[in-house]
Amino acid sequence: MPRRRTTVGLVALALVVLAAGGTALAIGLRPPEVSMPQLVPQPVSITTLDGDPFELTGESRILVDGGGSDAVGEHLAATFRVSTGYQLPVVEMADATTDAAPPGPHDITLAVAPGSAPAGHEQEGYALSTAATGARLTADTAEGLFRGVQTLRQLFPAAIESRERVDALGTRWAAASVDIDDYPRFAYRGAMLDVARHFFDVADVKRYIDDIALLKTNHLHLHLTDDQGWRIEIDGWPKLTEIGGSSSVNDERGGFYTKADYAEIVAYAQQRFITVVPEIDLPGHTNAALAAYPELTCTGQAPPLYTGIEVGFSTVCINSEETYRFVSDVVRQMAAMTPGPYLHLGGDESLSTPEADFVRFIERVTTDAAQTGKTIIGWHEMGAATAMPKGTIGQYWSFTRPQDGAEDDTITFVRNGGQVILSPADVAYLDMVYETGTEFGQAWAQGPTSVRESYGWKPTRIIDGVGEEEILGIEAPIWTETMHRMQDVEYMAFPRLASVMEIAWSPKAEHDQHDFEAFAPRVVAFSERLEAAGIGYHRAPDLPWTDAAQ
Ligand code: TNX
Repeated sequence: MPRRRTTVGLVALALVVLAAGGTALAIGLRPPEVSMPQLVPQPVSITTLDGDPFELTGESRILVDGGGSDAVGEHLAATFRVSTGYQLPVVEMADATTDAAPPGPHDITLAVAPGSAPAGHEQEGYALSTAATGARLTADTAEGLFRGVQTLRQLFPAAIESRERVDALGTRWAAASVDIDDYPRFAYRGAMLDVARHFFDVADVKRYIDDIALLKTNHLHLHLTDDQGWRIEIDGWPKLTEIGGSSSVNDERGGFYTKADYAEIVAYAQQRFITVVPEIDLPGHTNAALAAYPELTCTGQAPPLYTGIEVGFSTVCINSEETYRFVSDVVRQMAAMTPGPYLHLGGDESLSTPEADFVRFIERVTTDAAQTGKTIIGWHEMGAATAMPKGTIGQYWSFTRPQDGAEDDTITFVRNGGQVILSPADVAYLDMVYETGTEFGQAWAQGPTSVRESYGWKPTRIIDGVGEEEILGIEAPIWTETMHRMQDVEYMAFPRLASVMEIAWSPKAEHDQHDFEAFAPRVVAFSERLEAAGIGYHRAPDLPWTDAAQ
């Protein structure tokens, strides 16, 4: 049983002693060097042990035990096989033991076992221990295992994330010896991708799903419709995609998902324990739909397709039954093709819908949409309507200091028995420039958003009456007016998504305060992993970059 040391300083000393002792040994017997774990998001508890590290070798197996652990094991194996070149067979534990091959020192065991996570945290909690005697990850659910696998990956050298085989001489895949207990602070941790302003194809979306999964993100909100494009096939309304799907900002790249494409995205996300939240933005942000079906306008005139980046000029006709037939069709089909519990109906910036009409429209369509059994989400402006289905969720996107009645609108959801998703634009909008002059992005949300700013905010201190219990979670949106390729999206997302997901996952500190100085080196280490994986990121000037992360 290795002795436990909880102070980082003592462990660092132990490693130095270990390394110095190693020089006296014959070459080849030296234990592999390991660095101190640098984890994002920071787990609830981590104890570093002073024994030798766990080492993955050509003999290693991934032993799986119960409850969907096999799929998680296959996922982990597929990731590590690429860089290590090892076979990493995935073996059912029952088979391993009957074959008289119990877990060996180089094996990774993934077990679903009740009671692994503390009460109340069964869904995503996990326990992980690594030592020279083996690596063992346990959770109450396969989902918990999957979250724990993201932590396990971060214990190995960054090169393990390489998308090609690493042949460097003497590479040893060692993970520091640790005991970790972990579970999330908030149940909903989201990333939003705007596929309407620029279209991103299925392969791009899958790539982003893999990217965000690294940070334990568990929801992908797809902003499927806007003035510049309608991106989802709806039976009976073919022109939505034929015409409405053809445009984009600057007319650079239109496109849409067929129902089969959407199913493929949803399934891919599900395998990574990520729930897709589809958004159909109503009643504004609808120019693409109006260009396709002029009967949805009050004049009956089709507006031209729109390729600019203004907002707030379009609205469906509120006093026409045709509008409600349209919304009802769309909502029912979206509900039918979405296994997740949520349907997002937008409601933001409906500046050309008269206020009384807006309220009437929102009350009617949210009530109708709730008939599908889904929980409705709306941007906070929807809170101007009070008679929404009970439990409707509000997504707050004003600033960390609320502006323009956003606070009152948001409180409506809480009064109505719903919770709130926080996306304060000045800190959580990943489409804001990092600093003046960075290549992509806008600056309307109180100017640039540095990594430090994206980390320096307190979820419970934004809106009076919206505390820990009222917050369902946190989401970081990316609006893609200025982004054309997935590489551009990644550059904007990383490393700031790490800030937002750490606030969403890691335990609340005193006064809900987050310590940037402690976070910054961990983000640099995480960025080395992005670098190894070929994922785009920005070398933001407020982080302590080292040469290793070139
Ligand atoms: C505001 S925030 C929007 C989007 C834009 C974004 C650009 C919100 C709910 N709506 O329509 O794309 O700003 O940053």
